[in-house]
Amino acid sequence: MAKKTSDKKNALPQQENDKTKKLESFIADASGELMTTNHGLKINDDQNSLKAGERGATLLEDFILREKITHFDHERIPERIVHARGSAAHGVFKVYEDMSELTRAAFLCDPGAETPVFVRFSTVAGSRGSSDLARDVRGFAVKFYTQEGNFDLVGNNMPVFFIQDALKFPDLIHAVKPEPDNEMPQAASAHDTFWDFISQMPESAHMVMWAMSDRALPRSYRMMEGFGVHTFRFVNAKGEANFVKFHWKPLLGVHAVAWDEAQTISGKDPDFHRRDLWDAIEAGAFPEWELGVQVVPEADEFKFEFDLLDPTKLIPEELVPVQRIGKMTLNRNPDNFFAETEQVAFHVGHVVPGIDFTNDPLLQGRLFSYTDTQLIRLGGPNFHEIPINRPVVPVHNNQRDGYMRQTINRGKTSYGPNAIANNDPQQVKAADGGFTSYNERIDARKIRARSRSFFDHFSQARLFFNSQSEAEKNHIVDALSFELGKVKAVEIRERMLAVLVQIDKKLAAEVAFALGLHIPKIPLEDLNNSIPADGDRADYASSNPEGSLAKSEALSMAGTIKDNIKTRKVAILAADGVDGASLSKVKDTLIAEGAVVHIIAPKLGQIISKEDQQITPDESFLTAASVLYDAVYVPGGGNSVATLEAEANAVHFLNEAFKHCKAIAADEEALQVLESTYFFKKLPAEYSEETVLREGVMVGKDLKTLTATFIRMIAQHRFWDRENPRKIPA
Ligand code: HDE
Repeated sequence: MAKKTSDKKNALPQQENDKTKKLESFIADASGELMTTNHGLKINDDQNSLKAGERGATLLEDFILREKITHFDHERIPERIVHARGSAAHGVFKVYEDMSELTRAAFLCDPGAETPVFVRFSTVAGSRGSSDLARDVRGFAVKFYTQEGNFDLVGNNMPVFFIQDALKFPDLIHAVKPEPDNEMPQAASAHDTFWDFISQMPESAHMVMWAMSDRALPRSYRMMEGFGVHTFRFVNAKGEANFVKFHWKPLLGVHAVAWDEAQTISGKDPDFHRRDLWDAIEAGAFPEWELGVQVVPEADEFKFEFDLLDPTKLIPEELVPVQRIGKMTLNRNPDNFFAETEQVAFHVGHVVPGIDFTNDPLLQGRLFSYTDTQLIRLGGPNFHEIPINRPVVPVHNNQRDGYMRQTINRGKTSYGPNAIANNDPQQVKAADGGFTSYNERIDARKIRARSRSFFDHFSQARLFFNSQSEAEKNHIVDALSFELGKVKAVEIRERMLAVLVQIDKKLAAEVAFALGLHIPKIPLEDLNNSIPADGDRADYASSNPEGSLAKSEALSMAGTIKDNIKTRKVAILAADGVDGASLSKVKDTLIAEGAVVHIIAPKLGQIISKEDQQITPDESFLTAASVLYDAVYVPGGGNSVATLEAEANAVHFLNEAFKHCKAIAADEEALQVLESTYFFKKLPAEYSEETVLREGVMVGKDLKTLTATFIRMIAQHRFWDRENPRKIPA
């Protein structure tokens, strides 16, 4: 892969691919250039407007002022109605093996091909400027610039959705967005309208479990799974189809932060996820995901306890394993947020030959929505000409004109058939790569209805809950207690308890306890209020079968990858007099393992080590906070230790890191600092080189052994057992 040295300060060489090379021709770089108007006129004075005398009125004639202000006045476009807050990166995708038995999609058939991608991660409910750390679903939208045109896999970090029919999407979003009278709360589902809606739509029960779980609080975009959600189709060159579910599996594992931590991060660094993605790519720690597929032969369509067309259901990995078929690497940050991240237009209908849709009624509605939304958001029908949206292959058709047309179409004809221009552009035979829709047989009446096969609203919600670890279950209880606790209308809280009791009695009882309520007895058939005017309640009643699978390991984050500390952020607390050797030895070892290490001191500037060396801290206690790190180390050095022990911010840093169940290590000499914390447990009279004081908290005499244990602890990510017996909720 060709590399170019980026002009960005301190940046590593930025990776290039076919798409980024094509973007080059649109890039403007002002370094060393002269200032002009938009029409190329060189500007002599960009400081003063043209006036009638030094103290006189500004003249209408001042076209330079007018151009600049007018452009400024028009700088904003509507934000996305959903997924407004997002961050993106460029990268590449490579398939491992030829998948042509399953699909004719060329980019999945050639292991030698490197397909450029642009990926945008997002939250759903918040505005463009909202915090990254909202409890929310995350968008995971991937644009593959293939040699057969763009394929967009517009997914989420959860494998199911709240609703089964696109007609309910505007209702769902109106319910979750800030309430219309006072526009509160921002980027939060913890309010009456959301739960009012949800409590009457039992089909949302499964997704609600995911949204209330730690999946809604990712540690990083780089540590999230992605899912295409709907069942799609793979079609091979012979026209044979299989159902397929798409997955993204992050190679760093799936990790979360604690809810208390998320709320603090929202204040300390609302750009936490954006910064994390940007910094990792700038540092050359390129995030990677494997693309996985679950393939179901058409003959097995009705083999499952759920309907493959129902987007509130997943296919448990125990029933159909996820086959990992390729790898995506994000290796380049965008040059310009607006031009790329904001203007990128995804569409679930952007497919290539070999990938097709199913009749999932949510997917069908999405096929309409995405182009429609770009027309208003990007201002007209030519948004496909915006550089980031252009395919890497040529575009020719008879579509013309419209606002902001960039292409200069030569010739007399913009219609077909035409004899004047040889009937160009020519249609393409299927065998030569022309797209043909899958030839699905449909024999039906036109009817507004929902299939009874969609009415099991609870068994997979329960499967998800039962598959969680103890800590994860507790977090779901806490999340529901928090969210419903913010709901003012008691009837809504009660109705929601009646939904929860269908999922799990203990779960409902614990939430009811937190809310100080009894669980009302609402019969199962009365829970669903999403029924048409003439609908018979019985026809729309939820069902709640047991489900034959008790647990699915893949649904819990507990068993995720925990064998490395790559890109984990570790804070080293230090002050004047720090033991420089202790500090650098641990720091260097952590960095060698791929961690990011910051030295945090009482103030910025220099600290002087006990060996009289100057050390430059990265942050001070004012600018840093424990919630922005994964682990903490306190080196020795008498004066440093004395300063930190007396420094309330340092002790708070450790206390908070403990509360959020993070790994903490201290040099034996720094024991005093640990002793000032609330979590310190007395050292045994005889202690060894590396003594674990409590889960994930250690003190050590020998730096080598200490560091080795510390690294294993950081790799664990969190010590959720510290919450037991739920005295210190993280
Ligand atoms: Fe979207 N969704 N959506 N959605 N969606 C949009 O398109 C919509 C759904 C998803 O980073 C919008 O360009 C409808 C499921 C992502 O730019 C809009 C329905 C899933 C993104 C829209 C759904 C998604 C969007 C807003 C129900 C996961 C951000 C701006 C029928 C599989 C893409 C835009 C980006 C964005 C409509 C449901 C994922 C309005 C009508 C299910 C990741 O078109």
